[in-house]
Amino acid sequence: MKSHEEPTPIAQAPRNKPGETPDLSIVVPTYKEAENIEPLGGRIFAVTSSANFSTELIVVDDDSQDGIDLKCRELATRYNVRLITRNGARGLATAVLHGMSQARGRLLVCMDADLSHPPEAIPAMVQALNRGADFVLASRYTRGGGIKHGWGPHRFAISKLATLLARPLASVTDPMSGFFALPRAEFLHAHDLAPLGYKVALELLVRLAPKRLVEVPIHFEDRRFGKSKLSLHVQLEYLRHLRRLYRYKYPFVLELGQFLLVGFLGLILDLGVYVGTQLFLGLNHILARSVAFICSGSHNWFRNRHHTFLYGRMRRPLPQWVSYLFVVSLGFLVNVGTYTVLTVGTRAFADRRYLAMLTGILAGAVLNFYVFSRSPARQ
Ligand SMILES: Nc1nc2c(ncn2[C@@H]2O[C@H](COP(=O)(O)OP(=O)(O)O)[C@@H](O)[C@H]2O)c(=O)[nH]1
Ligand SMILES: [Mg+2]
Repeated sequence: MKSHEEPTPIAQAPRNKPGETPDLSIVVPTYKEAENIEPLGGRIFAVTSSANFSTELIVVDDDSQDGIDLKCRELATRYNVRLITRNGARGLATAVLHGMSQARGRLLVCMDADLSHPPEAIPAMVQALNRGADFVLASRYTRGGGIKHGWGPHRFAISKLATLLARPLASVTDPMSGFFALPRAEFLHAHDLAPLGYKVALELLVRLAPKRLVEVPIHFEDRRFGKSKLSLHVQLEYLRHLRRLYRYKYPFVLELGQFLLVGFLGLILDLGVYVGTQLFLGLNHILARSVAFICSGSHNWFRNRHHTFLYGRMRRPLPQWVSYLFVVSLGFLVNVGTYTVLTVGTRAFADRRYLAMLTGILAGAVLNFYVFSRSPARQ
C-alpha cells in the first residue's frame, strides 16, 4: 500500500445506538442460506465486537422462503441485523449493490453467507481501509492465502481459467473473489454500474479503478450446508460480464479482438464457398472468389454490427446502409483486386492462389476495420 497515513481507530463502542452511524455495514447476499445465517452472524459479531467495531449486518435475500426471516429475527434480538427481502429480483451482484445502497456504515464489507469467507479476516480488512486503502480484496491466491480441503482438478481448472480471463481488467491475484471492503464514500462515487451475474467485486474494481488497492489473504472454505447456486447460466453470464467490462476498459482491444474473431469465422465461410463453388458448380476461380467474398462479407458485416461496433446501431439505418455499401465495395475492390493483381500480374502468386487470397482478405480487412472503427456514431 502506498499510503503512509497513520491508522485511525474506527470505533469506540461495539454496539451502535439506534439512528447512529455504524462503523461497518456487512452486506451478505443470500439465496436458500437459512442454515448458514446464524453461525455466520455469530462469527461476524464475535469478531467485530471484540475489535470494537459497531456493526450492522444487512442480509439481502431473494425471497428464498426457507425460514431465513425467522432466523434473522432471532439474530436481531442480539445484534444489529436487517433483512431485506427482494421479491421478483434474482441475482447475486444486484442483491449486493442493493444492500450497499441501503447501508449506513462508514465502511462496507461484502461476503458470502455460506461460511466460505472467514469473518475473522474483517479486522485486517478494516485496518487496511483505515490506513488509506480505497478498496480491500480478500484473496485466496495472495501470499498467505489458500483453499482449505483443496478442490478437484475440474473446479480448479475452471476457476484458474476464469481468473486468467479477468486478470487484465484488475491487477489483483483473485479477481473472482466475492469478499471485499471499501469506504461507503468510495462506493457512492461508482457510476455506470452494470452488474451481471456473480462478480460484483470485479465490477467495482473496473468501474472505480481504485488507486490504493490492498489484498488480504484468506483461507477459503467449502460450504458445509446448502448447495452452490453457481449454475451454467451464471458461468455464461460471467463471459458476457467480462465482455462488457473489456468494452468499458479497453474498447479498442475488444473491438479488434471481436473483429478478428468474426473475420476468422468469415474466412472459414469464404474458403468453403471459394472451394465448393469451383468443385461442385465448376465456377471459374475469379468468379468463385467474388461469390465467396459476397457471402463472407455479408456475414461479417451482420455480426460486426450486432456484436463488435455496437454504437453502429445508434445510426439511422438508411445512411448507414449507404455507407456500408460504399465500404463493402471498397473492401471488395481491395480484396479481389489484390487477389487478381497478384495472381494475374505476378509469377510468384500465379501458382499460389491461396496465398493471394489471404493477402487480399487481409488488405480488405484492414480497410474495413479502419472505416468501421471510425464510425461518427462513436463520438
Ligand atoms: N440474493 C441472492 N444471493 C445469491 C444469489 N445467488 C447466490 N447468492 C448468494 O451468493 C453467495 C455465493 O453463492 P454460492 O452459491 O455459494 O456460489 P459459489 O460460492 O460460487 O459456489 C451465497 O451467499 C449465496 O446465497 C441470488 O440470486 N440472489
Ligand atoms: Mg459459496
